[in-house]
Amino acid sequence: MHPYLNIAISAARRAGTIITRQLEKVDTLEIFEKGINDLVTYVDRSAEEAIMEIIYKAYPQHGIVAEESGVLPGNEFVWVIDPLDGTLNFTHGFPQFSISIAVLYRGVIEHAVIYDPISQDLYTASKGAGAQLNNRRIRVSNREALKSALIGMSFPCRGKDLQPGAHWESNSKVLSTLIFDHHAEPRKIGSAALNLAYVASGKLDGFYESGLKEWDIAAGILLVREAGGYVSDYQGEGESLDTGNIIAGTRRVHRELLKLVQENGVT
Ligand code: 2AM
Ligand code: CA
Repeated sequence: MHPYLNIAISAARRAGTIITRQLEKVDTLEIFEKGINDLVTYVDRSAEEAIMEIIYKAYPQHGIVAEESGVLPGNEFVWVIDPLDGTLNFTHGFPQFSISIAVLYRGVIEHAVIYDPISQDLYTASKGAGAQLNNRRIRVSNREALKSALIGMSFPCRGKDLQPGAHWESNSKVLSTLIFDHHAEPRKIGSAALNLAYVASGKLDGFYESGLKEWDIAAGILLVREAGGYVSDYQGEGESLDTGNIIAGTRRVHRELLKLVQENGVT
């Protein structure tokens, strides 16, 4: 195993311990609202500090981009960190959240870890070396079409997206087509990283969401690709890391989801 992946795993597990220890006390947690439905607690912050401490100890020259700390410049290696993806779920004690850590070299995602501290499921991938769940090789599902597929998704529900309008209408059309035409089952789980880990391990057949940040999706993109899946933005060729819009799935499911999103003008 690559030493960077080992460090990422130690950091994710350490953050997981910090997060689960606080889980029974969520009722008393002080919650700060960064925006509507965009929360942060001291748990996010202390998990992120613990992750950064482990990385800096091993690789003080590397750069870091982290949800709560922002950009900390370094050399050509950059660690992209979400210490708690699914903070809203966490504050409700709803057990769907994760820690996401990716290592990029010159902008290319080389290593990925997504850790679910509740199930203690550890998803890992290194570029060209496949994806694993708890050290066992994983692959995307063999779903050949949207028909009866299980699709992770989210509505636009932050900032300007809350105003009724085209954004909402195009998203609703995609959703109703999925349900009524394809008899697919949508799932809104609330952690983009976990959605991608679920696609990589075949629990979901596909996933789409817009307006995400690089720490939500960097690790998940590599996981899905190394598990034999497809990932793109809403143009079909661009890199989701840059646009924050993502479609992931098996080859066929990705293709059909992309068509659906484009036909309905989702941006
Ligand atoms: P978070 O829990 O780390 O904030 C839910 O649809 C997904 O969107 C989660 O992965 C959540 O990550 C993310 N999210 C929440 N607020 C966001 C924001 N303001 N910008 C981008 N992503 C956000
Ligand atoms: Ca996040």
